[in-house]
Amino acid sequence: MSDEPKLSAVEVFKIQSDYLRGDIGQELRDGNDFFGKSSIQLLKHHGTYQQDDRDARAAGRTEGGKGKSIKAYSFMVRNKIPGGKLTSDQLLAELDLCDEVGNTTLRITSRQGLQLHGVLKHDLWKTIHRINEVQLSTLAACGDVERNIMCCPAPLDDRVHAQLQALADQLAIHLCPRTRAYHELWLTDPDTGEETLQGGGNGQEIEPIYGSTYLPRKFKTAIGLPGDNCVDLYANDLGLMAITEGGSIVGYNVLVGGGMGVTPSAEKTFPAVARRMAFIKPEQAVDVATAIVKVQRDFGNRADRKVARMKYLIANWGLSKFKAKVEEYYGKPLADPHPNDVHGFDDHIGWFEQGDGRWFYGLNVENGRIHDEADFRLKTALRVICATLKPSIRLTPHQSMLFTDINAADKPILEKVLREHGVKLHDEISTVRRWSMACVAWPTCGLAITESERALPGIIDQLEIELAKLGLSHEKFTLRMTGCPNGCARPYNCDIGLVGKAAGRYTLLVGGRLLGDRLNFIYKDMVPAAEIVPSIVPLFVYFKQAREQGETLGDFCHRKGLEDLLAWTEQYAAQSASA
Ligand code: SRM
Ligand code: SF4
Repeated sequence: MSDEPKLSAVEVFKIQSDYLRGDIGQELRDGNDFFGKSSIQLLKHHGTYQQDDRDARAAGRTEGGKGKSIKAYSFMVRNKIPGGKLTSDQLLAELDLCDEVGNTTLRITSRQGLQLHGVLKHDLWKTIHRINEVQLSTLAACGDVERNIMCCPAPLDDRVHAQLQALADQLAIHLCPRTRAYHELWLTDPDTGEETLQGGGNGQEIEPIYGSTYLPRKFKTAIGLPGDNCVDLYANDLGLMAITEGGSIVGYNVLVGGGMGVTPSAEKTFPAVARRMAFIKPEQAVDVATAIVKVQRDFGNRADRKVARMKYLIANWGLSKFKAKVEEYYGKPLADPHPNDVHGFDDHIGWFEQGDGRWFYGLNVENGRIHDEADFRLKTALRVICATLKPSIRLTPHQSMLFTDINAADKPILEKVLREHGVKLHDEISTVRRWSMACVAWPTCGLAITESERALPGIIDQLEIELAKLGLSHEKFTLRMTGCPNGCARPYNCDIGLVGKAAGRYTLLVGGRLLGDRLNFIYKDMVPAAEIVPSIVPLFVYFKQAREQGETLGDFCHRKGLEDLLAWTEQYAAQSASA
């Protein structure tokens, strides 16, 4: 008997899939409204997830009496958009799709992507095909591969930003799967077999970087700047932090092993911020990134998906052994990191000159959800803006969007369209709302334990009142909420994290910060939803009373530490009770 640990089920599906084909083609036409187990896993690499309506499931359970539930299947379809860069026409096409085949909403993700929800199986081919018709792609938006590469979206007319985006585009192409499966399944007419679109892999059958089993787990890369870490470099498997001199990039600090996901019941799992591994010249970036991906490919855990991300490999080996292995794969030693580190973060919201005589406008989209509801008609406003002003679009890592290349004369027109459709401008939303993010969670996410996107706006309504009472309305801190511990809104490195732990209960974390280079810590666990705001308010009071000059909320909580914060909140509760 072999001593090799047993491969996880997903590994077996990949091996047997003939480069991500499996039975997807047959099952697409089998008349069912769902796919089988293997196809569900393989489809992720094609950018789509089988889901079911959790609201309908819950309602069915109650009505059925005996726990019987009939699932209402649909699909989430995710676009991979390097640096979140797309055109007005592409956004219009996505808006059309969300109305025609989706649930009438479009979602900007926390990695500068776009998601459709609620697509039925019989519309899946048409949806992915149409996305490719407008030169967008879903290939490798999910799955055990390099995911969407994040990059600072500010469209500034300087060499640095152009170089960042160029590297994101180059890496995205280089690390994209090269199987023709995507092309065969989604770009070929299923009835005639005629190839209707080019693209979807470069036609090579063998995957020179991934091999037939791809990576042990998802892999995420971000490219950013020390003075503007809007991409949250430290939360990625691979962070490339540009070091600049005299207005151009002289190299990158290579950060490795960041990742948020954790399973509280499995002690072996943990969130991690990336570690500073090396400094490389710009011309080394693609080859070093490839070497890192290959080390994870060959040594990442393929038996237990809970500990298969690269952060666990680095934790097991230590950073120096990991670096030595990367050097071996790259073929040369790598220099130590440059001393520069993250020291700024910009969400790019509001008006800014681009440097070429034109302007860009950053619009905060609450939790990234583009929709029309009563007087709030963001979706319609976007249609008007894209059809008339035709700006270029950039999606931000904070689930928001930038309209770029706007002429000065068009600035009031853009603002007017937004106002007429009930969309608040940058100076009309509170600081706490602007710096918040929530993951999708219910009703589409199959892993959600609690509400998130649907709950955070109400929590912020309450917080706005409390912060105003304390005179802290303009205090800048990141508030991030997720419906389970997987951490899709990056709640473990922000100032205040709210993480769904059990039905209606959350873990409250504090002490991270905007820069994202430090993990926060658990302040209270299993807090009922209704107690979230009352649990946080004492921290604001303490912060107001005892902060040092210019200290941020996250830095304050970090300096005080858990014991001190708990002692204060106990004393505060006793005082409030006796008052
Ligand atoms: Fe995520 C799984 C949504 C960014 C960590 N994530 C999921 C799934 C696909 C649920 C599932 O596996 O069935 C969610 C689909 C929900 C839905 O209905 O749309 C989902 N993740 C999202 C998005 C849409 C959240 C959002 O509100 O914006 C983000 C899509 C980004 C994109 O365009 O590619 C999203 N997910 C993240 C991030 C943030 C990031 O990458 O910067 C993280 C934390 C960073 C990390 O990867 O460590 C993240 N998602 C996870 C994990 C935990 C991974 C782990 O290592 O343990 C899972 C679960 C898993 O992979 O098993 C997960
Ligand atoms: Fe779903 Fe959990 Fe990710 Fe939220 S954090 S989208 S609940 S997997």
